[in-house]
This record gives sequence, C-alpha cells and structure tokens, in this order.
Amino acid sequence: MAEPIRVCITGACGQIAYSILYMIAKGDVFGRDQPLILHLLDIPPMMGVLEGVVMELADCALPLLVQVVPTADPNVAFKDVSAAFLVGSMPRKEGMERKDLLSANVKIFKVQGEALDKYAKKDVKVLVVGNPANTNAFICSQYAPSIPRENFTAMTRLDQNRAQANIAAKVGVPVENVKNVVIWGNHSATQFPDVKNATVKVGNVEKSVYDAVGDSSYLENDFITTIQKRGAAVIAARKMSSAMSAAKAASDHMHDWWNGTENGKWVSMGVVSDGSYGVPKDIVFSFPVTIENKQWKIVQGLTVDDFSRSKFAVTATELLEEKEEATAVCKL
Ligand code: NAX
Repeated sequence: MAEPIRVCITGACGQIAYSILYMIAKGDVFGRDQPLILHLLDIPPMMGVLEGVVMELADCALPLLVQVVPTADPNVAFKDVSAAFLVGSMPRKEGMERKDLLSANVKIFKVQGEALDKYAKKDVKVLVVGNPANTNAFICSQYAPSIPRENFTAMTRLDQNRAQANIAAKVGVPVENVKNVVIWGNHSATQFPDVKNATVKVGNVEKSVYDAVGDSSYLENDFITTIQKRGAAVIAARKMSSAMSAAKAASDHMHDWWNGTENGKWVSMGVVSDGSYGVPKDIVFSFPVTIENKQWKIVQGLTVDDFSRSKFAVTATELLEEKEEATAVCKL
C-alpha cells in the first residue's frame, strides 16, 4: 500500500462536500490504491454539523480512509496537504448575481492562500470551486507566493460536462461519444462554451459536432445561452445551487490533474493566462488543457474565429473587472 496523502476539503458541511467526500474517500479521484487522510474545514458555528459528517464517513467503512481531521482552523486544515478542494464559501441564492458574492467570498480566499503558503506542500494542487471561482483562485495564488501559480486552478468542468451532455442529447449518443468541447473564460454567464473543435462519434464514425448537429444557428445561440444559464436553471428548479453535478465535476477535474488526460482529449480548467489566444495575461481564464505528470498545458493551435474572439473579449473583460474589485477588497 502507498503512503497516505493528505487532502483538504473546505466547506465540508456544505451540500457539494456531502457528495464529493464520498467520491474522494472511495478512491474515485486519487486512485483505488491511494490511502487518504482527509482534512475537513468549515467555520466555527458548523463544528457540530461537521461531527456528524465525520461520523458518516466512519460509517461508510471505506478501506482507503486512514484518518479524518475536522477543524475550523485553516492552518490545521492545510498542514502538509497534497491537494485541496476549496469549496467553502457563500453560495449564490436565487436572483443573486455573482458580483454580489465577490466581496464576501474573496476575503476567504486571501486567508486560505496565506495558510496554504505557510502550511501546505509546495506542490499542492488547489482546485477552487467556491464562487467567483476564477477570481478566488487568482486571489488565493497571489497570497501564496511560495507555491507555483500553475498549482491554482478554478473549476469550469461542470460547464464542460453540461455542454458535453447537451450535445450528446441533441445528437442522441452516449455522453462519452462527445469530446473536446471547450469552456473559455469565466465560470459565469459570460463563459463561452465552444464546440468548433469538438467531435462526436455517431455509430462508428467520428464527425465534427457542427456536422452531427447540422444546425449552426443552435450551436451559436441557444446552445451557448443554455449552458451559460444552466446553473441559474438548476437553482430555479431546485431552490438550491448545483451540488451532485458540481461534486462530480470537481472529482473529474482533480482526477485528470492527478492522473493526466487521455491521448487526443482535452479538458477545460480555469488557469492563469499566459496570453494564449490573445487573452489578457494574469487572470484565471478557462482554457482547454492537456495534462501529463500532473502539469497542465494549454492546447495551442485551435480554430478561433472572429465570433470566438468577440466572446473571449466579453468574458475576459468581466474577469479583469472582478480582479480589480477583488484586489481592492483584499487591500481594505
Ligand atoms: P453550501 O452553502 O451548501 O456550503 C458551503 C459551506 O462552506 C458551508 O458549510 C459553510 O459553512 C462553509 N464555509 C463558509 N465559509 C467558509 C470558510 N471561510 N471556510 C470554510 N468553510 C466555509 O454551498 P455549496 O452548495 O456546497 O457550494 C459551495 C460553493 O460552490 C459556492 O460558492 C457555490 O457558488 C459554488 N459553486 C461553484 C460551481 C462551479 O462550477 N465552480 C458550481 C456549483 C456551485 O454553485
């Protein structure tokens, strides 16, 4: 058996955590032969609830789960961790825009960045789920200067999974037949779900999504807005934000970061922009990436036309504004 690794999940009493803890603890993310010590962080008023979560984890009788460390102290939560899922924050309520959340949530990620910097392993992989995820990831990395910026990523995998499922349903094929859908930009209503380079297997034939769907007007209008507004549609129906699907997406994201992407496939992750595709540098922007040896690389050379560039501009502008606001909030 391998040595156990320490993995932190923040917002451990929340609804996303309630799904993802089981996925992680049974080996979906780090492998079926990787023992785990889970560090669970939540805020002090939730410590009673957290006890219940710890009891349930014990009652799952999972062979990989060596130890659980429940805490309200970020310094304990991040001590020697190899991976961190930063889920904890205030969730968006019906009718609330993401911008309203920014000032409340960004401060949490400043504190957690500082704690990661001091206590986590220097090669820790940090996945930010809590919204505004891209900007929170940026702020977190700013306050953890001893950890490479590449180690801070934001989740847009739920948007990718939504887009992939939408195309699969439209064409009438299983979801795994659709590949290389890309989410560009912010995890918000300005994101650009893009199928220009995506393919779908129909029978035994691999086709472009454009050919298989045969309706470019759908792909450039309703498809995009449906994915952009899917989170709001789930909230309207469920009266709570996406949780099971968000947990699955976080699990997929970290799984691929840890284990690598399959040959010929790419996945979308919010990563610090290096200026690829004309996107402004130094914002956490979702790009298509491939992953090898736990290092992601932005996929280069994809078809990007004027339509795509206009979409990039909108989402990049929003991220630049968020970054400015967040930086101002952190300096107060
Ligand atoms: P919940 O309200 O169910 O849980 C949040 C938990 O975080 C609570 O237990 C709360 O006490 C805890 N928390 C608050 N401040 C904390 C802090 N400083 N340290 C540690 N824990 C803290 O929310 P949930 O539905 O689990 O959603 C969590 C976050 O994910 C929200 O910000 C939500 O907007 C975001 N989402 C992000 C998605 C993405 O694709 N990036 C999709 C799903 C989700 O909307």
